[in-house]
Amino acid sequence: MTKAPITRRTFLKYCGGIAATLGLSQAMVPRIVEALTSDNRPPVIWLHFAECTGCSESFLRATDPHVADILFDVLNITYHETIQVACGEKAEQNRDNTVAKYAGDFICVVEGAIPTADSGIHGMIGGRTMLDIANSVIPQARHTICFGTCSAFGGLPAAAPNPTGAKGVAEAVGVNTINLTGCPPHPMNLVACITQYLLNGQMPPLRSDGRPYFCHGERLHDNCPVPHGCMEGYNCKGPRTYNNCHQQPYNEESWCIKVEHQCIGCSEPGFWDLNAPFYNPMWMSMLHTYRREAVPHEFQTTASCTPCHKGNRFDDEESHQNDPRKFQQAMHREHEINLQTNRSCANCHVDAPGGTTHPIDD
Ligand code: FSX
Ligand code: F3S
Repeated sequence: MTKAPITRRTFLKYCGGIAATLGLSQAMVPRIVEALTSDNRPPVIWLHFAECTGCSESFLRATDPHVADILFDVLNITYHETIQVACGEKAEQNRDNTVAKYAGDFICVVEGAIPTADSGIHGMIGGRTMLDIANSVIPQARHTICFGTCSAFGGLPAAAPNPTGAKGVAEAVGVNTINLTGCPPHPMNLVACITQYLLNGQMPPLRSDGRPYFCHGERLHDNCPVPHGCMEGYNCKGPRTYNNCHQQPYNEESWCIKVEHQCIGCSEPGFWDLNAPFYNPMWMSMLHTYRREAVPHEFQTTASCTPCHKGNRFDDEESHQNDPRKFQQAMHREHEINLQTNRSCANCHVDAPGGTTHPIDD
């Protein structure tokens, strides 16, 4: 892994970002610098179980500072199965030696869910089940941080019908975990969490589901900087999603809402089963038709309920009362089933562009 050395300026900026993530004053930056450069940083052992490795990928894309600086200089990561040089038996030995040497002191970071069905045989590493490895390593850690929705709540591997019996770490091993969720999670939240621990010897305050308040305390919907109007009526899960994606873009570049992609709620328990389908041609076409042309709500004034509600129970005047935008969102949500059948926007929006291609058929 080649890299330019981290500059003081970059490091200070990074520490400023950590302070902001934790909701601390910028006056704390010198203390954060001290904490992250002290010799007392606990070693971090990073385990992988059933997952796509997107959580590590999210980390490995960090460029400012470079990932190598975060891994080895800032976080003191001593064992990481994806990027370490050792492999095979040597790697297994390294892991066991590291655990023995730092028992009770190390922080264990876990990616991925743990298959538990049939004694765990659906997930094997080096001839051992992931369940066995987890049971031998995790209880020895001072703290265990689940990095990603899979290790926290089961995530994708635990989606129905879940033939491998995949579970989050807390449930599979029976320990308390600190859960940093997202699929993938944001690397800054991991660094911030460990920094908090270095600052005062305690992990940040947690919600009852093990997620720290500093990054999972507020709904995305309440802080959303969506550029062209809310996507709630287009299947955006922001109102049910507790995450801080808005604070810092992934890869220092972007994130879902910034590119006007609906939030799929990837940080929430059971998101795969509860929030799917994530993509629906009708939602996408509505989103692009109405929002890209920056006339997101123009057509609501021409929407009519009567084509479907033939008894004319809902007259149009009632439809557009008070807050037409809220009404539009509520209607789209309520009519989700219609949208899933790929009917046209023109069902209701009688003069929607290109809108008569799928006429009402009942
Ligand atoms: Fe899960 Fe992470 Fe999603 Fe993937 O390790 S949270 S599937 S981004 O990789 O575990
Ligand atoms: Fe943002 Fe609206 Fe979604 S506020 S998070 S676009 S529901």
